[in-house]
Amino acid sequence: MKTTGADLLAAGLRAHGVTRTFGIPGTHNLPMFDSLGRNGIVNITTRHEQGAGYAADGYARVSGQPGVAITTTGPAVLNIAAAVGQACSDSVPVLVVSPGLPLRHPALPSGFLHEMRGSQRLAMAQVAALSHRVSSVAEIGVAVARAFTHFRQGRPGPAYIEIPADLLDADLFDTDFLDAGHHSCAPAAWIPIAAETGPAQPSPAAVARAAGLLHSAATAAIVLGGGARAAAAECLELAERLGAPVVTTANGKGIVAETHPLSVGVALQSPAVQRWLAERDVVLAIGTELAESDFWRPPTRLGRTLIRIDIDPDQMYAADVALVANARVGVRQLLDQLLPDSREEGAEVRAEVRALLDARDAPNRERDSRWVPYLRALRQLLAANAVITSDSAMCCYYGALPHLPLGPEGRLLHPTGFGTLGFAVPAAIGALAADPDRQVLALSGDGGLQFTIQELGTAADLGRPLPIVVFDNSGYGEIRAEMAERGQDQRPADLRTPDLAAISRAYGGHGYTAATPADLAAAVRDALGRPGPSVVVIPE
Ligand SMILES: Cc1ncc(C[n+]2csc(CCOP(=O)(O)OP(=O)(O)O)c2C)c(N)n1
Ligand SMILES: [Mg+2]
Repeated sequence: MKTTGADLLAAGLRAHGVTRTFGIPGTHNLPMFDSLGRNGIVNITTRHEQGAGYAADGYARVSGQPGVAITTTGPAVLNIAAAVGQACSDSVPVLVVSPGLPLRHPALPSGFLHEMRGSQRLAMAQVAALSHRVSSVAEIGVAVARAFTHFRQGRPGPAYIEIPADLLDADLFDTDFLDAGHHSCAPAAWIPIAAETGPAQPSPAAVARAAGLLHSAATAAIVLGGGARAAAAECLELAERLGAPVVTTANGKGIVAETHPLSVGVALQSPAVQRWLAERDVVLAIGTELAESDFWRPPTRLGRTLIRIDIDPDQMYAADVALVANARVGVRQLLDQLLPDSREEGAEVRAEVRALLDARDAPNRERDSRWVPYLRALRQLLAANAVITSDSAMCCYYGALPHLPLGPEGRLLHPTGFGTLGFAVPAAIGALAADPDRQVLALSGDGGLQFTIQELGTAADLGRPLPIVVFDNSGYGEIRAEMAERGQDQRPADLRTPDLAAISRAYGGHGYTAATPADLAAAVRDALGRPGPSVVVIPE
């Protein structure tokens, strides 16, 4: 019986637990669709490859398993590149697999269908953490296992595998192919499986030093990024034992419940909170880059002494004490070394946290009053474990990030860092695919929604309730504000906004307009009971 390259891809994905993919069929990837389908891997067909990429990202963030996207060659690969860049800056395990030009393709451009001037692999290497073009049928299984090894060790990030189109239908045992030098780099028909490696252990000396510093610090604070998510219980215990306030980045949102008396919430972007952090004796930063996109300005020094726990040694350049470990192992080892009665969280610290929250919010109270009542209405009606997907819109980064409190059971999936637009709806589709029992709601601006509005069709196919709340200011509002600040013509940021509710209905979904928070609550409650997408427009 013939075992093709496409069969090896499907077998390799199955062996690593993949049950679904997001993608679009095209002439060159049809053998993939055939083999994946025959191996029981279900594809969700999106309306654009960028949508497939964001859906794979949302799927990975919610399921904790890599999200897989399948595209065809050339333009399809470039279409998904923005989503791969986003997954890279948010450390999300996304695997993109596409065909490439055939092995026997001439080196000079020949006008082959979907041919790119340069290498697809190199194009994707600019945005992915790992990018590889296989050169034999047997190497396909190896490439898949390598990608999953990468996902399971170290800092997660997206991987890209290019499979020359002629290998997809080629037989693993085809002697012509083998004779031409395309022999295997692995035993025939072997599907290697990525090993489950034990977590990296931090240096005991660094753990002891960090514990000593935290123990003797008069003032300490904890900063949590997305890398701390798997250590939510440990981080809470550490904060309570130290009596230390907890500040998070966007990706760290809710790891310690934002209603906890020690939580300052998503606050690393606040200048007042940055100044306060700078003056702590010790700051412990866990699973965060401490990047410009976390500070919303060039990063400043945190604490007189900065301790970092991170799986990625490349993050340690500014640390006084570096624990290279996953957050769970690092925090657990710190807890083991701290005296059990280290500190009590007292009334004084609670008052300090309240003052910090006020200092974070006071300068923007007027601006944020636009979104806060609506977000309050959403908080009241959504389940604690709801998934909210977010976009590069003001209602998300000024609104939901600071003003929609979450606990560790909830999620807000925000496109940080790369700061793409059009993330919310396809990421919500991925979240729905990952967990059919969880409420999912997308939050977007009118501009961002129109980047991937065609995915309303994919949401309709899925047939699960998906409220999409859109703050419609007929334009790229943030950019309009920046243009105004610079004193320049703002018209390039104006948009003719179509009837978004009608577009949702045209795709087989539903549409609402909400002029008040009460209208929004009624519409979202309704939408959560109806299959398919429901666009709820809040006009400005
Ligand atoms: C792919 C991409 N293109 C352009 C931008 C620049 N940009 C940042 S915010 C923004 C406006 C988004 O408009 P909308 O979604 O309506 O949100 P609003 O700013 O109005 O709240 C733009 C164009 C971007 N972040 N990403
Ligand atoms: Mg807008």
